[in-house]
Amino acid sequence: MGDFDADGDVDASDAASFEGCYTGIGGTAPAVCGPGDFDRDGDVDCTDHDRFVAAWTGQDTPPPLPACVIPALSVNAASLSWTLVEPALAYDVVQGSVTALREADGDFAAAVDLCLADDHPLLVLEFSGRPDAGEALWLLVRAVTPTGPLTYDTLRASQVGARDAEIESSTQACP
Ligand SMILES: [Ca+2]
Ligand SMILES: [Ca+2]
Ligand SMILES: [Ca+2]
Repeated sequence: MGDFDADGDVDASDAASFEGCYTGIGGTAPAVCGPGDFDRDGDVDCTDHDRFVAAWTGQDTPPPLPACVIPALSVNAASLSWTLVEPALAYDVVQGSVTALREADGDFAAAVDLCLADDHPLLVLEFSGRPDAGEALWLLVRAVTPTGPLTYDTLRASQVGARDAEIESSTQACP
């Protein structure tokens, strides 16, 4: 898998083909894109791209696929930080309650507590929030590009359901 040009490797020329075949979740890739549909569910999406990267045999590192790059959030004692997404100008960070999310059967609309940062221009944010005893909080970050905000989703098949519309429907969410 991943060897689009059937020359025995998975390298930069294959990466170009992969990018041309990218359909996103639930898309329908043409037969010629079969080498990119690692999980054989008909689309060529970010889950497939993770597997493509794992199959890489080229000498250079595999180029990122822009459609699959999401900010990876880290939580430290006094701050939050996340990884760069290009061409993001800024980031929105939302906080919510895991308890509320659980009670709402995973509906984020009922579980957003506040917008921690709206259109924040940096990759780090002061954060001292602590959940109450017996509670847990969730934090999500999305990139904001010149054409608008991207997604709170992971874009990977391991995620159940979609978050963006639910989060945006909350009056507490980031504008
Ligand atoms: Ca190849
Ligand atoms: Ca697939
Ligand atoms: Ca915003």
